[in-house]
Amino acid sequence: MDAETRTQLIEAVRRFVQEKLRPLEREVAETDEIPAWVQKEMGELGLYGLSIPEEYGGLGLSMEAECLVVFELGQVSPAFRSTIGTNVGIGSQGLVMFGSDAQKERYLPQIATGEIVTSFALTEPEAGSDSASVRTTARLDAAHYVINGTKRYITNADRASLFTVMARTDPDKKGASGVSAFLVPRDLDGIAIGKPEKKMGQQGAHICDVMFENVRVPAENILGQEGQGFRVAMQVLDRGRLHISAMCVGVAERLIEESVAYAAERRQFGEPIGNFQLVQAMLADSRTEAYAARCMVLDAARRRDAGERITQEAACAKLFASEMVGRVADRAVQIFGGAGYVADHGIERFYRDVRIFRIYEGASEIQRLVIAREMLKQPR
Ligand code: COS
Repeated sequence: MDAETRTQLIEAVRRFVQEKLRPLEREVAETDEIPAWVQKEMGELGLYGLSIPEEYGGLGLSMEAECLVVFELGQVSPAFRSTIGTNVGIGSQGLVMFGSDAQKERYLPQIATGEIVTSFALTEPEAGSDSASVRTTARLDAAHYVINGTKRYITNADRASLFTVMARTDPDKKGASGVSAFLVPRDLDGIAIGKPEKKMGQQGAHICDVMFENVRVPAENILGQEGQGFRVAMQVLDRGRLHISAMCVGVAERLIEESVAYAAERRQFGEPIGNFQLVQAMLADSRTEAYAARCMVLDAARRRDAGERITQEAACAKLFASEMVGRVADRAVQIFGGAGYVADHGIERFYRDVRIFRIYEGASEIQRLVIAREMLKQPR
């Protein structure tokens, strides 16, 4: 995409977010649903296909351009981004990176338009941070794999028509090397979806259990080779972690904008609270950290676009950005004071919404582990 079209896209997303999504924040939080017309307009803007190659009907954005778009999507309740999040990230990128031509032709065009919503089914009741220990099995039976097991906290599962499922094909191999990845259409017999969980934040973004009972998946639906599934998942997550980091930056910038406006308007002791140096210090710390995270995200994205392996940089960005937005949200509540704690201003909602950024797509503890392992592997 040329620079001018990219600028126009970012402008269009900015207008859509500010004019159409922002006024809906409270309604979505209360109803726990994103209206159907929003999903439709997101499709018309091309948002489901940001990262899908142009030859398959997507916008084919570079990682840097995707992050610039995500900075805009982060300016509003993060549940909105979740609507398109799996199609852009963890639900499609295994297919983009490891799919055969036939698999890509079959699924990617509809993923790009949002006709197919995708989900990434890795986590299980007993396999969260230790994702190599998945217990879901896929047994080869002639021309099919038969999948059995339960996946947990699967984003968009209730809307999905295509799952990327990580399952153990070799029961004798305990760790990562026994795991394979499969494209599993929702309409196969034996798939049941649980009720959306009641969560601390991000109402409107649904996560559910997914149960597979003797689900017969055509053997050609394997993604990559047998035993490659964990590697597929990790490479999908390297990219996904950067996308989430960009979200953290966007949300932080929104909260800083709100904090500055409130500090200018709210008067105490006869003057705006923004005149007080202790309030100024909070604003300055938030701005500094958000700027640092923005720079990290863009640097890591450019490196990925240049073909570098960014496992370490994505983990650094995810660790810093997710912790940063937690501190920014905490300061925003403090600056708003009592008004930050009551629901009307929406600040407490963001405070709850951002908590998951430190947990999903790899908890902060996992990011630290990944960073240190990479450092010890290739001392710089
Ligand atoms: N890119 C490519 N390959 C990778 C990789 C990456 N980023 N990370 C790991 N691998 C490969 C390793 O090279 C190794 O291959 P070999 O056996 O051929 O050497 C294999 O995968 C296993 O890796 P490792 O030994 O590091 O696996 P561990 O079980 O120790 O797990 C962690 C590593 C903890 C980092 C991993 O399980 C993880 O990221 N957990 C968090 C999962 C997560 O983010 N869950 C969120 C749910 S999805 S929303």
